[in-house]
Parts: sequence; C-alpha cells; structure tokens
Amino acid sequence: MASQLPPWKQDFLRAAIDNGILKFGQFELKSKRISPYFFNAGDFYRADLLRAISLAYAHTIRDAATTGPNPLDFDIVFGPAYKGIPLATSAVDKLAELDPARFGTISYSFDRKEAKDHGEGGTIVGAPLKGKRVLIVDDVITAGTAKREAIAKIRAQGGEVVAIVVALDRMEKLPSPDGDDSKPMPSALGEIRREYGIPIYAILTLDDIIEGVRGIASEEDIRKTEDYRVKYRASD
Ligand code: OMP
Repeated sequence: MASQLPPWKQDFLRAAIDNGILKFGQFELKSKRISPYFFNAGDFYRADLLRAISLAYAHTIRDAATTGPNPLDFDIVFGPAYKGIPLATSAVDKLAELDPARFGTISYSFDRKEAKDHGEGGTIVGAPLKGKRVLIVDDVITAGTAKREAIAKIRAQGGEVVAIVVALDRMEKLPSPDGDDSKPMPSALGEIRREYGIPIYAILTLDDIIEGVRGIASEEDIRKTEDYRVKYRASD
C-alpha cells in the first residue's frame, strides 16, 4: 500500500478492496460512461466495515474543522436518502467519539423520499434544519445531481449548506453538451463549489485510488484506470 496516504486512508482503501466495495472490471455509470472501476458505498453494511467508513468520514471532517484558513463549522450532518442515511448517522457517532469536546452535541438529519402525511409528518427525519449550518455526507460524486437535490431540500427547510463530504471524488469532467468527450470540461465538484460557494471534501480521490492500489490490483486494471483518468479527467 502506498505510504504517501495517511494510515487511516490506507486502512479505508484496504477495507474497500478486501471486501469487494472497490471493484475493477467494466461498469456502466449513471452518466452511461463505461468505467474500469466502481465504488459501492452501500456495501459497507457489516459492523467492521461501517466502523471503517464512519471513521474515515470522521477523520476527513475533523481535519476540515481544524485546519486551513476557513475551518469548517457545522451543527448538523445530513445524509441524503437512502445511501447517505447510515453514513451520516454513523459519522456523527464517530465524530463524537473522536473529539467529544468539539463534536459531542452535533446532530444528524436525513430526508424521506416520500413526504409523510400522518404522525409527525414532513420530509425530514432527525434534527430540524431551520437556521442551522448543515454538512452533507454522501457516497460518490460524479455528475453532482444527487448533491444539488440535497442542497435544494435543505434550503427549502431553512438550513444553510456549509460543505459536502463524499467518500470518493471520481475527479471526472461533466459531459460536454455536444457529446464530445475529448473536450476539456470542468468537474461537477468544481461547478458546485463555484455555484454554491461551498467546499467539497473527499475521503479518497481517483488519484488516491491509483496510488493506493499499486501492488494490490492487477497491472492491467491499474493501466485501464489510468487511461480512464486521462480520458475523463476534469479541467479544474
Ligand atoms: P452524482 O454525482 O450526485 O450524480 O452521484 C453519483 C452517483 O453515482 C452515486 O450516488 C452512485 O449512485 C453512483 N456511483 C457509485 O456509487 N460509485 C461509482 O463508482 C460511480 C457511480 C456513478 O454511477 O457515477
């Protein structure tokens, strides 16, 4: 495993590879691109794997909250339904464990796909978002569609989205409007950053994966992934 990655990133990547969460092969993405690798955050369902991913989110969030010129400050961790729900709730638990003084009283919240019209009703479960600083935790960013929907939902409830954290930034360019993939294009991540003025943090990027899987994945899988990176890398 590459020594340049911090130990907790190496552990996370190792857990993803050993348990078939990060796979190499041929996969069709939401965007219809054919990718030589796929990362399925829904597969962190076993206790030890959930611990690995929640710890990785907690480290990433704590680093963002304690370093840089604009340290991240937030009240609520929001997990978009469905995949984001266990990620956000377990990340809150892990953050409180990692730094009780700083994160001991943060809250979680998530949305319903269908609004509930009886009982407590509404579209949000967990902490009310009104007037709160909200951090979105989600799995993967490729085209950014799911993130835009989450931002709109949070804003509609009166919450302020302050940042997004994902497990994997695929570093891909947006599709060109004329379908010509050889043209330089910005990333979804860059577009969201600029449009909403918020930072997006990632536990891993495609660069981290390529660096971290040397000696673990086959040379052919690594070469195909490098070729894919060259073809679809965003201009920002
Ligand atoms: P957006 O970037 O918000 O459109 O979301 C990307 C979505 O793609 C993720 O939420 C996943 O459903 C899916 N995805 C993965 O889970 N893993 C991958 O490696 C690639 C994708 C993808 O289809 O791009």
